[in-house]
Amino acid sequence: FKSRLHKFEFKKKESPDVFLSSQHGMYTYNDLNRFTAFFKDLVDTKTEGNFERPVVFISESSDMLLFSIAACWKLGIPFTPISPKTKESELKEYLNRLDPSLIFCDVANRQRLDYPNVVKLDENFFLNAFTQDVRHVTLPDPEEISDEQLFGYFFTSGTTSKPKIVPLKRRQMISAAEASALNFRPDPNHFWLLCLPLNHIGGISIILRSLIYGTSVYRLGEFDEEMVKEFLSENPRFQAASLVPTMLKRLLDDPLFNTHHEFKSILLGGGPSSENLIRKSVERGIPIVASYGMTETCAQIVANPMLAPSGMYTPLKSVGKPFPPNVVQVRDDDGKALGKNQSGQLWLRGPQVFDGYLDPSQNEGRFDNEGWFNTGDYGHLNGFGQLFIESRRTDLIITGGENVNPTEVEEAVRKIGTIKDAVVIGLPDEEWGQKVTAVVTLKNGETPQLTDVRSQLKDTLVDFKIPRELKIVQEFPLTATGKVKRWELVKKFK
Ligand code: S0N
Ligand code: AMP
Ligand code: MG
Ligand code: MG
Repeated sequence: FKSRLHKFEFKKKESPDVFLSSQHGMYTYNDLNRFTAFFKDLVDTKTEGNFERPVVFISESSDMLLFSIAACWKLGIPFTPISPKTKESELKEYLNRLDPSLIFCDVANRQRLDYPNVVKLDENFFLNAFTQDVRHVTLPDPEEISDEQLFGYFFTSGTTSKPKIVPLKRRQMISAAEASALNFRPDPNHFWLLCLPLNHIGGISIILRSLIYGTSVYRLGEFDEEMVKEFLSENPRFQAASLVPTMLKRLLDDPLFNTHHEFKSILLGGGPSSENLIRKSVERGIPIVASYGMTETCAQIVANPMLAPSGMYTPLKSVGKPFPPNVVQVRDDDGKALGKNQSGQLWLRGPQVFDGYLDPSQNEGRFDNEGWFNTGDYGHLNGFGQLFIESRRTDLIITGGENVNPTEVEEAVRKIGTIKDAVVIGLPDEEWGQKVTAVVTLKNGETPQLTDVRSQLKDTLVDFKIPRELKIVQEFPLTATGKVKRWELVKKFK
């Protein structure tokens, strides 16, 4: 891909007003306006002008998908990205809960849908977008779209029975982008590398920041470490990249990898990073900014300063300070505020924090009377107001930046014939952060092999939820009230 990089440099000079670049093409902000007019016309026709209900995207990352998301922003149409990895039964449930006005689907996923209003995101769609006459379409003035309007609904897994739907408003996203800009100081000539999937807020945020700052995105469909290494080490137009720790680890596995001298920073988020990973980056002079955020906070809400990369001038394990005016408070289990260096539950408040889950029952215990949100994470603040994340209160597993609800995996594992009971835990892992592990008791008879278990789960569970390890025990350690002591299992096997 040397040659591709070369072409890319050349084109960038030709057209400074680039919105998106990828391996497939280069598009300007004018192209986006054109596409948006086409998109508006299409949604208008298909939904009879109903822009209230969300449109849903079920697609692998693509230029078309990215354009469609950007168009939704420009038109004020709420949207929901659903991971193309989603299994059939889940997909049905998601669509029932969302009641979308229209579904956009890539070709690979089209066969799976029996739904009246489906638009195929295929080559024709993109071709039409740039050839159809759209002179009759007028785009809304950005001022006309209220900041109170919904930006979109995003799925996030926790440890409750079903994934939670997080409604995010436009003003919350704008606030998050502005806060990030104060830290990052974007330059309109620069590219932010997008190699995160487009079904999580981390990937979506890169598009939105670009639209708000007028900067450019370079989209890499799938994470490909060889390409990422080359972009970040050789092309001075690349100034930032958002990565999850698993991706950074893959880059660091190459002893020759380093970033070019103008490169600003790798924004690291989506889950805990091991101290080892941060230390390695510091030793190698690779600027990283460790951050803390969640879907509920429109991505990063706490981060280290861009100008003082993690570990070089700030403590190795800190995720930095909250972006003002957002604030963090550490509280004990009774809700009493704790002082510096005391560990407790992390509560957040500020313009980036969402207003509550779509399903009101999921908000129970998560908000207090003053609008503080209980994150479910544990940590402490030091004397400088720098935050340290210690653990999660719930048993949520995060593997490669993807959240896994252990209960869901347990239910699937218990259905396997030879298995009597199962407890699913996350064991620490260099590559994935945590490794999904099934601890099982057996019925009398055969001892199952990991490969059999994995293959039996392929149809019911998304790939990253399938256990990577199998541990067999005689019985589970129980508390006095009969609950499994998960921590003891983690301690035993880690
Ligand atoms: C890490 C990724 C790229 C790994 O996927 P990849 O490369 O496809 O894996 P392979 O090596 O090809 O496959 C090996 C086997 O592993 C399975 N697999 C795939 N993914 C996982 C996984 N996560 N955990 C465990 N196993 C996995 C494959 O199926 C394959 O299986 P077999 O061998 O059976 O075929 C990929 O997982 C990835 O893209 N992860 C990122 C997900 C993400 O976007 N997370 C962020 C979510 N959080 C947020 O958005 C909020 C935080 C945030 O906004 C943020 C996040 C990061 C950076 C910045 C920000 C910000 O604040 O702006
Ligand atoms: P999600 O909404 O899917 O991004 O998940 C958010 C969760 O990821 C948070 O509640 C944390 O548990 C975890 N998380 C995000 N960033 C970090 C971090 N820097 N360190 C530890 N955990 C993190
Ligand atoms: Mg892959
Ligand atoms: Mg996550």
